[in-house]
Amino acid sequence: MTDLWQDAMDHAVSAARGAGQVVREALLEDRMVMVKSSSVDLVTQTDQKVEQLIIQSVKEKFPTHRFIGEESVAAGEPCVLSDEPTWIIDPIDGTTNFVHRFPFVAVSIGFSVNKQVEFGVVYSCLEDKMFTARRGRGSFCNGDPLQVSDQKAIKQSIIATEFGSDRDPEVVDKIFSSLRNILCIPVHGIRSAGTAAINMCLVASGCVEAYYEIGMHVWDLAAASLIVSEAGGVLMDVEGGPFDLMSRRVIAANNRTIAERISGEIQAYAPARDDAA
Ligand code: LIP
Repeated sequence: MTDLWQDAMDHAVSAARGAGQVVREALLEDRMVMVKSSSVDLVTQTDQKVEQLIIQSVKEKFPTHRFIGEESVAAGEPCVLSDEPTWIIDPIDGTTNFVHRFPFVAVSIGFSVNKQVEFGVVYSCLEDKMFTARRGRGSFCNGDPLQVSDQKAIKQSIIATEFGSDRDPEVVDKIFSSLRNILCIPVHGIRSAGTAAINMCLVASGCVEAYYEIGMHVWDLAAASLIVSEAGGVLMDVEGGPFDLMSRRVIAANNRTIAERISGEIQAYAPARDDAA
């Protein structure tokens, strides 16, 4: 059978590697920080430059493909997941980390067709770890196969989550209530890498049993969602229903039992969807 998307995936890997080099070089210089939706939702010229570099290189090779890019959407482009081949790009996942030189920063490139992710590439550029997955063909880190943890007991698990950039006290109360419930199960620990994509790659690698968050976006999730499922993990909505890429809510876990237990402890809320008009 013709391998329709291998060429695109090879291009994504090389674009992510090139983008990572730009990010590493930018870390050596002063970074001009701007804000987006709030004073804690940060963006830099490097986010914008890297996204344009990736989109330009893809357009030259695949002129009919579509894009959802974090910084293009911030600049007013529509955020539409159609059936067409679509590149879903976060040029720097972990922008706050990047600004502070906290050493977890990823370039995330997902690719969907018929609203289904066909491949995902997450390049953790300071660790030089290239996470990749093709639908039906497994997940890899620097070419080595990934497998989620086989831990069945949540009490012997580490759970990753994030605090996001919403500082509405009601939302913050819900975040802390969920965190308290999960911590007091009790679990072995809670961790935050500061990037959704790397948190999910940690689930795929078996280093943490689960990651949950409400408020991140499709560009944070698309590539890593396939990396988790191809490593044997499960994806679920925070209220236990099916995972919806545009809903800004996710539980990514090593197995369904742990995912369902976490969903029972989360104080759910629904931020505006990524595809809200
Ligand atoms: C960030 C995520 C982080 C999440 C933030 C934000 P950015 O992405 O990866 O985990 O908590 O809300 O979405 O803005 O660095 O690309």
